[in-house]
Amino acid sequence: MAVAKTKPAEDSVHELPPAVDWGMHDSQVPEFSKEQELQALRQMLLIRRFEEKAGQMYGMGLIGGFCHLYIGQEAVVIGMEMAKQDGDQMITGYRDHGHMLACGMDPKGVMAELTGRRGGYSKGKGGSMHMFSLDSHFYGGHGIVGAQVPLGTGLAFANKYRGNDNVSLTYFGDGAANQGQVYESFNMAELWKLPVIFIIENNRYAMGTAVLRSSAQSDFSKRGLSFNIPGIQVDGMDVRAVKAAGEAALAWCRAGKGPMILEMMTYRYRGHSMSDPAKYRTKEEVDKVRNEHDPIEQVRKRLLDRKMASEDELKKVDAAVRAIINEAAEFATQDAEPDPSELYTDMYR
Ligand SMILES: Cc1ncc(C[n+]2csc(CCOP(=O)(O)OP(=O)(O)O)c2C)c(N)n1
Ligand SMILES: [Mg+2]
Repeated sequence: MAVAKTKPAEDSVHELPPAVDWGMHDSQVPEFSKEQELQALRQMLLIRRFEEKAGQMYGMGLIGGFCHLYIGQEAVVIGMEMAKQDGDQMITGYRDHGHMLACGMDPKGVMAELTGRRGGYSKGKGGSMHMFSLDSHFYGGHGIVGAQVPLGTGLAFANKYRGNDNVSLTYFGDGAANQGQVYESFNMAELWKLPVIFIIENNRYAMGTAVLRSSAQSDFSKRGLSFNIPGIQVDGMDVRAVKAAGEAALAWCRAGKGPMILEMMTYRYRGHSMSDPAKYRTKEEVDKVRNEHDPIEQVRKRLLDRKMASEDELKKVDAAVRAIINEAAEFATQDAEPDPSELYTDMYR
């Protein structure tokens, strides 16, 4: 009897999954007003310029340890931010700077944490993967792949227990989606109808492993089917589509119907972390997504094509964002390092 081939052909691994179109068709995506387009542009640019600066500072030796950049994925977190209401919590993995900036954390405090300075969110002792802000309802920053999923489900449990109206936005990657603890969380979330949105950021790779090489079911929106959790596949490069899907999922959760899965089809332009030989994909693949789907360029083009803004106005937005980032970098370079006497304070031992 012939044995079926289960491994994808070597060369197909480098291609984007053929079944994926980029979500909704253009005619179904709700339009943004000029104000919404500009807000999305400003916030996505803030993340991109922050990450570019962090990359430079890492190269200069000002940032040490692990550092995972979010460049390319900005529309996911900003679309969700535009949909959510104050009080909704956010939790994610280690690719977390964008999430922090999106929920209003101070770029100075985030950058200073990266450089290990006193003014950082964890007083310079946590670094890239360990920052939290109760004021902004941000619960980290988790280096253990998938660990944030039960924690995010716990946040939703707390919301239900306290009888408030908040929803937990629990972000994780396509790689994390293969973790066992994710499915234990799905079961409890649906059983107890917890207000949690499982946002799977499918950026096509887990470190150097393509989705098709590691996932038996690569349509992650269907991963909740056996628990009766509905899922939607979303064009995660179009901030308008993300906001619309986010609003639908938030309404579902707030109505007491339990969890929902949003699979965001997205892409990371940079390596997994700062030391990534990138041998697992071609430059052409990266360039194609960047040229045809870039989340920031899409907004910029719409604003110009529809004459909602001039080149000059857009340059001013960029300059204002750069000024904020330069100020954050300056602070993170000048601020003092923690005093050695601080070595054991705020630490679990
Ligand atoms: C439990 C655990 N296993 C393995 C690792 C090593 N590791 C770090 S990131 C990563 C890939 C995760 O990829 P994905 O969930 O797709 O997130 P992305 O990096 O693409 O944002 C792995 C295997 C880890 N940190 N924790
Ligand atoms: Mg991934």
